[in-house]
Amino acid sequence: NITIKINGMDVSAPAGSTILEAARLAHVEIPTLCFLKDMNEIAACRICTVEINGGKMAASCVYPINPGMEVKTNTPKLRDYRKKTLQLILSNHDRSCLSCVRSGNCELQTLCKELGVDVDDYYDGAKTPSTPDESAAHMVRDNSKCILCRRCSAVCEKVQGIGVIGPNERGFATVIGSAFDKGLGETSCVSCGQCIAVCPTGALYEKSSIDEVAAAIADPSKLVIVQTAPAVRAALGEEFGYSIGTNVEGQMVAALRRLGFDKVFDTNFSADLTIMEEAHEFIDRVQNGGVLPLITSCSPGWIKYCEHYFPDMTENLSSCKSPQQMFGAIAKSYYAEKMGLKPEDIVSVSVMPCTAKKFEIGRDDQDANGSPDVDYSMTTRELARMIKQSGIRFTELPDEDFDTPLGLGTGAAVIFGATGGVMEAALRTAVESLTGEELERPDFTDVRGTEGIKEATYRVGDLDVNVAVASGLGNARELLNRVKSGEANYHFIEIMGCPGGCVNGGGQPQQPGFVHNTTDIRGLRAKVLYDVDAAKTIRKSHENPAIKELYETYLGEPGSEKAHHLLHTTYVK
Ligand code: HC1
Repeated sequence: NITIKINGMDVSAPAGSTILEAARLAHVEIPTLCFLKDMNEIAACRICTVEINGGKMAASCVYPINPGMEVKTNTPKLRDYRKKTLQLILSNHDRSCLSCVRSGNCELQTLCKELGVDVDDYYDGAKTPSTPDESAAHMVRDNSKCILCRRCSAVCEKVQGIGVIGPNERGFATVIGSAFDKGLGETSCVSCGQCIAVCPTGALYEKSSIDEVAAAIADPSKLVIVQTAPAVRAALGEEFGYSIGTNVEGQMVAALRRLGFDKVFDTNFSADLTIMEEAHEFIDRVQNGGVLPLITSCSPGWIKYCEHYFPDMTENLSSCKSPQQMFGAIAKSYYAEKMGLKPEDIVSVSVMPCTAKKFEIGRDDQDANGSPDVDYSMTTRELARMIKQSGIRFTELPDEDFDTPLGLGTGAAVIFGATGGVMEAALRTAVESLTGEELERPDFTDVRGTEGIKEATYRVGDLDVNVAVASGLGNARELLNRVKSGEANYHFIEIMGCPGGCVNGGGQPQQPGFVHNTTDIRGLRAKVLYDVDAAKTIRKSHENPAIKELYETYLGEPGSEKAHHLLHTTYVK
């Protein structure tokens, strides 16, 4: 360890630490804006500047500590410097904060308030010209709100391995954009929304479906049903002041009912259905010499990535639609028939932790009943906004239960929202189906946890089944390259587009950089789902009574012609 002085106090920190890290050990918070640990350590914004050894200015996020160093983090000179830095950022910023989607949750706004920026047009002058880019299906990029922190391009390139956005031009003309300034919709962006999740301001945001959904709810001729993804219940509470890792399933259901949805259902139901179809497909491929490894297909960002970047592996993809889409297809067929309705009488809404789901609903072959399986896909954030707009006092709501039968899900389904969960759920069903024996314990803990790549081998009957799990597209690329080179040999792979899986999806509540840098956000949210699973009496998809009834009365067997028509899809190269 090295001992330094921070604000006159002795602080001991491991050699190699930055001043920012050492200060945190001493419970001193230095403000940051562009800094994201392990992802964006570029000292671009200079907000974290400190004084060292009696006056030299240094960016604490990258400056390493040295023995005997004396650091000051909060002098009048620094406060003035930081204030001026913020005023310079504001001079080239669209300050229409009242109408901004991030108002109240903007890191620039918060810093200006905390650091006492009282004159926001001090350096006003020319602004870098920009026009919002609305070309993508899922999001808008508005460079007039961009502060060039480069968090978005860092996550896109370094974590997702895609790099479709980055700085163009130089100096005052610098803008974040795509190659040749193409619209995002014309690039190989996969719609994962990780850039939105880390944006500190209102420069990046999802395209909203709130008005369309509200209009459908107000239309008495429509039955408006909603499904909520597994991971939404693990994060929605953060928008209402609950700590990260709080399960708000019951209050979420109550809020959706009060918003006026006619039926409140659960994507967990169709996650169980996905397992029935996918486990059947896996067993069929293993027994009949089909293409292996089988790779899961629920994450639309991953699917688009595979089509763009690994087109020679699309035959490895499961033909199963995602649970979101399976839900919609069943709602507009089986459920519509039960209710005596036509598919077009139903408006099918989903709430997802994901922005790529907005793209998925418009893909080809996602309209099994001649009408879109899902009409509108909203993010967790949009749901929170809708609840706030409607005057519902979320924290005071009682817990309520989902409607039946499409609201029934098992423990296997709820863990879909965490990396490794789909694999574990599939194994619970595939192993019992292959061996004909009941599992003593349905836990496959080797595939749990937030590491980017996980591997395990399970003895199933007389077969050693090699499985792998990857989350985040940079990790997916690494894993697939191992498969292609012959270095690894798997039977079954789960891939989720977002690091940590859907709990960390691009549509989840945004947490400030400080929280990203100091908290295991995805781990805390995943724990919610594993706790729900552990507390359930039914923890295997094939034991879901609503799913059994669906097969007995409507679909026949997994993989049946009807199941294929409604629940499976194809891919493009
Ligand atoms: Fe997901 Fe899925 S787990 S993809 O992350 O397979 O979005 O939560 O709904 O469809 O079930 C997302 C989550 C979600 C689907 C399921």
